[in-house]
Amino acid sequence: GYDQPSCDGRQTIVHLFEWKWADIAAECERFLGPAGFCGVQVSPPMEHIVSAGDGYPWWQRYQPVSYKLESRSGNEEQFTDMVQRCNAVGVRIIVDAVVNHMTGLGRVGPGSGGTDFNADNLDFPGVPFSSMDFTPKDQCPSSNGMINNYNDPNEVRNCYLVGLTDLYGAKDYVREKIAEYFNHLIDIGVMGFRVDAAKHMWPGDLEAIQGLTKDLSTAAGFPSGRRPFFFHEVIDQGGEPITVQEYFGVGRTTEFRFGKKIAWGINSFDQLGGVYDPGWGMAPSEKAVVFVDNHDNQRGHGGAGDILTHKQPKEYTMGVCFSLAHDYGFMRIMSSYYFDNSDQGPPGSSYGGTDDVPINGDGTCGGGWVCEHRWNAITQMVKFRNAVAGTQIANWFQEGDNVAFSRGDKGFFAMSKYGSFDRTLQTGMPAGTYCELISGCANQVTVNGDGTAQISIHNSDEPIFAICVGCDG
Ligand code: LM2
Ligand code: CA
Repeated sequence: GYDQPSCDGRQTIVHLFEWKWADIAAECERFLGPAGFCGVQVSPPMEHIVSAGDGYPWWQRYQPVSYKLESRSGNEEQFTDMVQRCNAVGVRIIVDAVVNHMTGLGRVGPGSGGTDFNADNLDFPGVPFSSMDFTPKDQCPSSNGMINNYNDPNEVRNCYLVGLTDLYGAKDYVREKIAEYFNHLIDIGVMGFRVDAAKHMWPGDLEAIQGLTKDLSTAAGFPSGRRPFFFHEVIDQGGEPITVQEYFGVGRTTEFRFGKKIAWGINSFDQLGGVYDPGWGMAPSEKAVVFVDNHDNQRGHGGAGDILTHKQPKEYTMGVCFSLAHDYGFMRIMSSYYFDNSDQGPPGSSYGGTDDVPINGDGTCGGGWVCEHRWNAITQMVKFRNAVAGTQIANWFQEGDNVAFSRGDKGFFAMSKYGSFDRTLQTGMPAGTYCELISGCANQVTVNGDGTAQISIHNSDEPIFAICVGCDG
């Protein structure tokens, strides 16, 4: 089905936001493969607007000009090389698919691949799309053609989102062109798609497009008959008529309420027990993609709210590690660059390009890249999540600013807000000596015959403890 990733049971993807294809290829080989990552969500690979007047912002890439693979991250040859090299080390590529719309009104060519276009004329010859391929005005109930009222699903799906020219997904030709783009990427060897602005598309249109897509490429190493993985960006915080539930037939959905609840829970540990709240309409585990923050809400776009980001390193580390230890959803880690204002593009934006990602001697990133996925505790918890896959939370313990739980009989996790904890707890694990992952095995832990163990945390930056069966570093 569309909700199953194909990466041999690995449990975590990372969004390498705005990275160039050549850097992602290198990162797959030198880091993500060995660390057990399932895949990488890459920035939109299609041709996009180039806006010097806006300082070459990151959101250029959410305004498609054509489906040529010519973007700020590189060209088709570089994209193909990345996919092949990542596939070779078991790391799969998930494409951020911007198919609800083309560019904003008022934009003109050339795009990042040199293709001409004129948005006000609804003329995108690089695809080609013309005025007949955009949602007819009589389908949009708002007076100015824009989305103003999120309480009307017709308006949310048929009007222009912040002035972006809205593709008419009901039309066969539009569906075929989008499917052609997806099939081109599948042929190259990608594993799946994150569908941008899916809330603004009709689930039936998505289903029709998916029906035109191929199975994953056997030449790229996928088993025959395997469908692409799809997850849909549906910002559902409750309180609007469009819900994540409408999209369960076409794959997984982003679960934005999880990140909010993680932020609340790190603030107040007694709320950590309820990070998955079905009563709040949250997607069930097998339909949810979960994340602590994303590229939108970390900078106040896309309905932000209470969200932890890399700007609070200790709280963020706790939030991501707790999420990785938890049994809810399919997990995505954010990997960012530093920014001062919410439009700022990646390092290199001063000249309209994108800089390389340099790796420091200690394994951190330089050059303005944050690389949360390389933070020690986060990297180690990715291994934990793989080791405990398929088990459920048990032996829940929470007292004040300390929390702990086991994952079946495969692993045990503990976290202490102020980095000081000593307690004997039931781990649910087989007797033995285990390597404590966050310390990189500097600490060894003995689980007694009755499953109890002495749990100690003395670390104020990474106040986390994790042991798992088969984890030795
Ligand atoms: C999304 N969800 O459905 C993302 O949450 C949202 O962040 C994306 O907008 C949106 N889809 C479209 O893919 C981003 C960014 C916007 C930006 C758009 C288009 O958050 O700020 O809008 O991409 O690049 C920009 C300007 C906006 C302007 C628009 C059209 O910020 O002021 O509207 O372009 O020219 C007049
Ligand atoms: Ca739409």
